[in-house]
Amino acid sequence: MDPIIREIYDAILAGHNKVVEAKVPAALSAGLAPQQILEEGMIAAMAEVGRLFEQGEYFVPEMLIAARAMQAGLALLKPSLKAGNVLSAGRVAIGSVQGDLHDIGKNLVAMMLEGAGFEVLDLGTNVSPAKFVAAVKEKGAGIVALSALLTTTMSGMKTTIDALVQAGVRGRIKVMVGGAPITETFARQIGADGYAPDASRAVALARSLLAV
Ligand code: B1M
Repeated sequence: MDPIIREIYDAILAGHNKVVEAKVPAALSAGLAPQQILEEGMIAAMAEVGRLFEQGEYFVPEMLIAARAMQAGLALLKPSLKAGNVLSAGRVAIGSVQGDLHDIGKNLVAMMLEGAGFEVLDLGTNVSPAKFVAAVKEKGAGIVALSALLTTTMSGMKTTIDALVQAGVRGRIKVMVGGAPITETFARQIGADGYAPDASRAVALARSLLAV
């Protein structure tokens, strides 16, 4: 691993925001690709945080400070991840489903969609089905993008799709889903239009959903 990327990885694990804030610009100045910094330094660190949590070595506070350090790094990486498209490729309402407070992956997907020229309405975390419905009815979202990180909140995706059907708007929009516990099979079972395993494939999926 590149030494600066290693420092970013270690700083996220330790929750050292200031080090992350110093090292991300340093990595960019050294010519490292934003995607490499993101994947090898930042996403890999969060995966390790998850492993340590599972093993009982990290607890919620450690996860939280690591997440804050990751968010600090993402904010600095954001301009470099954006491709600078100016035309809107479509309007996407994105959120973490009801009961789910995880937002790092959702923010990353939102960032990449923005970078690809989509107009993104970020509804945040713990988003009720009614809020997604309102984003379609009142803000004209053409894609509803649902994120869930917990096996216990995955069902919120189906509840949201049901609410879109109930509201009579399901036929004119596309629904895409993603998040660590989500699979292609699950997406099909709940009647979503597509599933993406990561942020860059979420962009390709959003494009393909609007192309048909
Ligand atoms: Co939580 N947490 N957490 N957590 N947390 C997990 C998810 C867990 C797997 C950890 C573990 O046990 N190994 C576990 C879930 C187990 C399960 O459900 N089977 C877990 C748990 C149990 C919990 C709590 C219940 C802990 C507790 O309180 N006892 C609690 C629940 C809170 C709630 O939501 N109601 C909780 C809380 C938290 C924190 C608040 C402390 C913090 C979140 C902070 C934040 O997000 N602002 C946190 C964190 C940081 C994690 C881990 C360590 C990291 C998540 C992350 O940010 N990953 C996580 C372990 C892990 O994932 N290995 C864990 C990095 C991110 C870039 O990846 O979010 O997967 P990810 O996003 C990817 C893809 O999934 C995809 O693209 C992204 C980028 O490539 N993607 C999409 C995501 N959304 C998409 C949408 C799309 C398409 C692709 O289209 C719409």
